Amino acid sequence: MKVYLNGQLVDKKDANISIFDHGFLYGDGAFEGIRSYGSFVFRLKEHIDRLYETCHSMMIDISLTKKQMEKAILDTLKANKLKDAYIRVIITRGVGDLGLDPRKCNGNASIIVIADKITLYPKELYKKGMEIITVPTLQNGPNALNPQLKSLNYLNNIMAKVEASNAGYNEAIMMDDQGYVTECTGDNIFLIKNGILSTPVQGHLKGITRQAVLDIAKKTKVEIRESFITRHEVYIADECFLTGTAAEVIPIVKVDGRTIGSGKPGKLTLDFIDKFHALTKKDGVKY
Ligand code: PXG
Repeated sequence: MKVYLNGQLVDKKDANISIFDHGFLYGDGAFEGIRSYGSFVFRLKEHIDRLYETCHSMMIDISLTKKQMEKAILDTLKANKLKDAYIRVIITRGVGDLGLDPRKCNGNASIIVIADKITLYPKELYKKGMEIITVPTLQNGPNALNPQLKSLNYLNNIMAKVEASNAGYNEAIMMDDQGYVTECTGDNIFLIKNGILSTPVQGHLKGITRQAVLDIAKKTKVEIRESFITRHEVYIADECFLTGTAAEVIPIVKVDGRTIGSGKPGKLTLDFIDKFHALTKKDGVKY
């Protein structure tokens, strides 16, 4: 496997980062998870834009232009001869000392691109649907670590994931301090009730797969409501599904022991899954 590291494609075994890199010491950095399908990188521009926005907000300078970043990603895919891949782009603050102070870092943000495969949930769950739970760990509010930043600091989500897996589940729904559903640990959440598609209006990462589903809904004239969603509304939904680059679109059939709709993946959900897969075949950058 070849990995892009600071301007060079190197062997995986030589892709080493300093233990003084603040990405390692403090989770001080940003990342993107991107997928390619049949040599098309899905919504690459949107991923690169989000990465640069996160870094802008965190005051990390990326030494590459967006065009050069695109080339680094495509070169990594080509070097690994991968047609269907999961791409991880990582930017860290760079090497500093043992203190938090970002000013002590050398100003050279580390840039890493890894192209590999990923399977988030067992394959059969995409057909029969997944059971998930809500967990006590709250989503960070926008006045703490804003969930819109795709930073390397995922401990909040990992704590929620630990709670889910301790209870025997693959995924957790997180809520804000008011009790409104925000998202899952690595996915956005959607409900369908009486033919209307709803999804949390705030407190979540603005997922690129979430936007793709909203685009499909708009095109197919499914009514959309971005709103405040409580647990009760999740329990009484006709259908529920999660979206994410790694997860793609996965049906949810039970939440906190409550059966959602018929207990089987819903008709509209299955339709969104089909249309999402159709979109991935044409909505991307070719390499
Ligand atoms: N919310 C959160 C908190 C995420 O981390 C999404 C939503 C979906 O966004 P996109 O743009 O991908 O549709 C994500 C992204 C994992 C894993 O191993 C998950 C993500 C990223 C990296 C790893 O579960 N999800």
